[in-house]
Order: sequence, then structure tokens, then C-alpha cells
Amino acid sequence: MPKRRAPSILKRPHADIIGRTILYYPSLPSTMDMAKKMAKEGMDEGAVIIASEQTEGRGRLGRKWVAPPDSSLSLSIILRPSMNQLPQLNMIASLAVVRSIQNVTGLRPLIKWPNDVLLNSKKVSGILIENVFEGAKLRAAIVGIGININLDPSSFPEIASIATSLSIEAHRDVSPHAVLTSFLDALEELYKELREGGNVYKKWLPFVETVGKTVRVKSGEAVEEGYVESIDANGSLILRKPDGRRLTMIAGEVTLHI
Ligand code: BT5
Repeated sequence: MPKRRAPSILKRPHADIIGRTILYYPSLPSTMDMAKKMAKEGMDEGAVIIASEQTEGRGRLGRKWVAPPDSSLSLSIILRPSMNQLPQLNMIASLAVVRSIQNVTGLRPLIKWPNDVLLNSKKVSGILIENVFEGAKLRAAIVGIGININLDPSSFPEIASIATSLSIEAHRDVSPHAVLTSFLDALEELYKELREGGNVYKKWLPFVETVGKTVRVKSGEAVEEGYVESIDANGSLILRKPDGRRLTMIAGEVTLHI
């Protein structure tokens, strides 16, 4: 087995929480697992684990996340929120991705419920949040972010028709470092707001493209169709069925805009 190379340690001296410590690895199976391990060992809140290459990058439900070397930003952040802040973590993470893309490229991304960031209706970023519990106590939330920077999706048949990258949409090379810095700044601002009891939901909702569409949503074995009336402050989808019934869906895949 190849020996894992030690990370470079970077600092953001001006940071209060996010990125006071940044560990940059040339290659990891997944930044999620390294961040989880470190969170269990007591690593500070806000630590960022970045990998230039992930050999087993993952999405939700064990799906694969494609991120060949030097094509993407792949990182996980250790946060220690309270239980009642958890529903808004996905919101602050996706909003921070949106803001960083806007800042660096001038493009206007949208959010597809629950966790995709889109440009021109194609996925440019995905977010994965995994919680670490000790008994019933929340020890940490690991926020994983993948952003396609210079990725060429046409080389990967499984995502060729659904994915895009910042360089494709901006028609130029995009600096991963610029996106990273802007993302960490945005996340820090939003996380502080969340901790101070601010309302992130109202800022996030206008960027969600799924509201007002007629969709098919798959959640576990269940498949539901209907009109998306709204998304509530916990991030659940409010679906109006053709028979008039209203459904609240906590998680799921929007597979089709009918
Ligand atoms: C996600 O899952 O979108 C969450 C992805 C999180 C990735 C980050 S990278 C850093 C950290 N470490 C990890 O190991 N993971 C996190 P989900 O909603 O389940 O979407 C997965 C689906 O997105 C796949 O089944 C593909 O269809 C598609 N996909 C895979 N790679 C992609 C890419 N690079 N760009 C766009 N779509 C992709």
C-alpha cells in the first residue's frame, strides 16, 4: 500500500472560525473520512481538510463523486453546531458556494433542492453533510464540498450530460485558490450569522430554483409527483399533489421537472 504523504498545513490568520487550520493532502480516499477521524480526536472547529485527489470521493447514499486530480476543489470542514442549527448547515454551505462562484466568475448559480449547485441547469457543485454522534450527543458535523473548477465532464460518461465546471461556464481558466478563499470567507460570515441566531433561510431561498416547478421526487422507495409550493425553514420540500394533498419531504432526489 502506498504510504500516505503528510499534508501541508496552511493558516488563515484573519479567520475567527473557518480555516484557522487548513490541512492540504496530495491524495486521500475521501476528505470526509479524514475530517471525521480528526473531529473524533478533538480537532478544532473550523478545520478544513482538502485533497488534491480523492480516490473514493462520495456523494449521498454511497454514490460516487468524480474529482480527478487538479480538476476540482474537494474539501471537508469540521463544524460543531447545536442540534437545532443542523437543518441550516446545508443552506449556509450551498449559499457560500453560490456566493464564491458569483464573486470569482460573475456567473449566477442556482440551487437545486436539496444540495446541488447548478450553472445553466448543470451541476457544478455538490454538498454532503455527515454528522458525528457520541451516543445521542452531536459531536460534529462534517460539511463536504466538491466544486468542479477545471473539470472536463465529457471525459466521464456517467456525468457528461449532467455536469459542468466553472471554466466551461466562464470560458476561461478559474483559480481554485480564488474560489477556495472566497468560499471560506462566505462560509465564515454565514456560520457566524447562524450561531448568532440570524435567519439564513431567507437569504438562501431566493436562489433555490426548485420552487414553483412541477417535479418528480424520489425518497427511499417512495416516488412522489407534484408542484413545489415552497421549502420550509427546516429545508423540507412542500409538495402539492395533483389530488390536492400536501406533502412535506425532508430528503429526496428531484429526478424530473415535468
Ligand atoms: C453530492 O452527492 O452531490 C455530494 C458530493 C460531495 C463531494 C464532496 S468532495 C469533498 C467531500 N469528500 C467526499 O468524499 N465527498 C465530499 P449526490 O447528491 O449524491 O450526488 C452524486 C451524483 O452527482 C452522482 O451520482 C453523479 O450523478 C453526480 N456527480 C458525480 N460527480 C460529479 C461531479 N464532479 N460533478 C457533477 N456531478 C457529479
